[in-house]
Amino acid sequence: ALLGPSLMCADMGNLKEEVIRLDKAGVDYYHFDVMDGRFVPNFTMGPDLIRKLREFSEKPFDVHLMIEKPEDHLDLFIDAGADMISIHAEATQHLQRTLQSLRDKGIKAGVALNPSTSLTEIEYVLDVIDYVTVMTVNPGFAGQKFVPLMNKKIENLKRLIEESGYKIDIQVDGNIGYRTIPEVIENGAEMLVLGTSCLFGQESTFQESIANLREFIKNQQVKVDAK
Ligand code: S6P
Ligand code: MG
Repeated sequence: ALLGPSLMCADMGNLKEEVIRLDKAGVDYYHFDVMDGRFVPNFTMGPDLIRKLREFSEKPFDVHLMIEKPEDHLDLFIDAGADMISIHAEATQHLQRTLQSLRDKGIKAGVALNPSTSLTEIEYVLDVIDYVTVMTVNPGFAGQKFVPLMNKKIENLKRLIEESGYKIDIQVDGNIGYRTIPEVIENGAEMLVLGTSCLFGQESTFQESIANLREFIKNQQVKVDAK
């Protein structure tokens, strides 16, 4: 599994140092939450911040756009240094076109789905996506509770992807930690967004937290493979 810290959960006053520390701790990618106060009732990071942090890491930048009409703003984030961008199916009337345009620009294209959004939304765009972000909480805030039926959704999504034959990763976002990781891994999640549930605001250093998580996930994977 790939580990991607959600930087909205980092110490905002020391973001540069946080990124440098996380890089040393060996995270796999960075998850940037972008909110517009309309699609979700909150505001977070923007393109200038992403561009600035780009100077301190070579790892992939995954931008999660929780904004209305993402198609109008893609270039801002691409120019800022995004490697992969996920847009919400609920936020655009033109999902296929927007995903295709990300692909055309050499960006990995992702679809994010709110907890209540059905998998049928992505049935006819499977050929233009690289990953699906399953929101395991309602987007807008860190520190929320995992929505229980999302395990079923991840399982069904995995099946849908396998049947389609396309290579698509499943990212899970929201309350990912020791209590929720076993089941999401078993159901087929490959990219884990790490927030306050297991990485930020903990007693241990990033180095220790990431090492412990990797060990835990490895053991989990062994159990899944043995099944
Ligand atoms: C939520 C956002 C997420 C959170 C992350 C927080 O709207 O998309 O990326 O930042 O899920 O993690 P946690 O462990 O605090 O729920
Ligand atoms: Mg997110």
